[in-house]
Amino acid sequence: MRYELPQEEFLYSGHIGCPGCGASLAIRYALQALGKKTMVVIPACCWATVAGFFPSTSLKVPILHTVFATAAVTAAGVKKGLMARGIEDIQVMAWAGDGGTFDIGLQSLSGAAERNDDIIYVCYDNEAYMNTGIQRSSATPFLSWTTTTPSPALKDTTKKDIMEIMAAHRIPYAATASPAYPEDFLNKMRKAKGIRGLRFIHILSSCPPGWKFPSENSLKVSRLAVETKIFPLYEIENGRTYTLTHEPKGLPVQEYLKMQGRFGHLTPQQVKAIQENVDEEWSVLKAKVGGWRSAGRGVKRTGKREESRGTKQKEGQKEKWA
Ligand SMILES: Cc1ncc(C[n+]2csc(CCOP(=O)(O)OP(=O)(O)O)c2C)c(N)n1
Ligand code: SF4
Ligand SMILES: [Mg+2]
Repeated sequence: MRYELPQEEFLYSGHIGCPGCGASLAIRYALQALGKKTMVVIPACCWATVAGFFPSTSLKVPILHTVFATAAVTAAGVKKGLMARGIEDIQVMAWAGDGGTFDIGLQSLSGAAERNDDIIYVCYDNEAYMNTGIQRSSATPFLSWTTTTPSPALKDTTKKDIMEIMAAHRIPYAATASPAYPEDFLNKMRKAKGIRGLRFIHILSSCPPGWKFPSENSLKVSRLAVETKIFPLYEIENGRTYTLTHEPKGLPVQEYLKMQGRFGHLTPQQVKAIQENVDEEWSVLKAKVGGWRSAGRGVKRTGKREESRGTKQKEGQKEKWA
């Protein structure tokens, strides 16, 4: 079945993102799902430049630029300010890279998550500090090349599991998404829009110059990340209920790795080690999905801890700001 994208666009053509930039396609979809009543908060990252410098802009919604470490708290402050003025129907979306999320902005994000601030936080993860020249971040994958992990001194630790960190905060909604699966992507953004509290979306954003592949392969690379189980598509509600939203084909990781120059140095033994890591992470995730479903707790849950923080927040806010 053919999937029809919404007609309304909030991203102007002619922006300065590289051809094939996964993050630029992702923000296009995100804003199509959220609509015009959205404000975007952007810390230092590639997209701070792609969004444009005042008075130029590439987005048709308001943008607030903020410093590298503070995307979440700035967005939360904007939302509180709107609420204080009685404006309740505007979504505030933080749009940050992996460096600004997994690393330097993590304390700000953790604080906002613990307070269950009413924002949508999107991390477009291109797996390195791209805007400043492809430096390693804690989102960079195991054995990847970057300019600060040159061969043979490759990244020797695995990628930080940001989804589990967010789940541990018991936020109402966290999801992974890919621009190669637009229907799944838009569904998740729309679902996030309907929830109150902190909603976290983790997008794997293909980056042709940083990952070293031709720009026309961007969606193919993104798709292979999902189909090799390197980047599964799933959601976590209230930090407890795991749902897979796409059953991956389980292709060998080599299919994904061989398309990218950042993995061009890998030996067969290193590819095997990556495959083993991916298989292990997949079985851990599958156990969580199966565990919560088979226990029947994904649908109806009781007890203070297991109440939806999203609903609680909505009621609390109404009382507080009415
Ligand atoms: C406190 C601080 N340190 C360093 C920088 C320089 N800087 C600007 S963007 C950037 C990289 C951002 O990486 P990431 O968040 O992954 O976004 P990407 O560039 O990959 O889109 C850095 C290091 C800065 N602006 N502020
Ligand atoms: S460097 Fe990568 S993330 Fe940055 S604009 Fe280019 S493709 Fe997009
Ligand atoms: Mg990055």
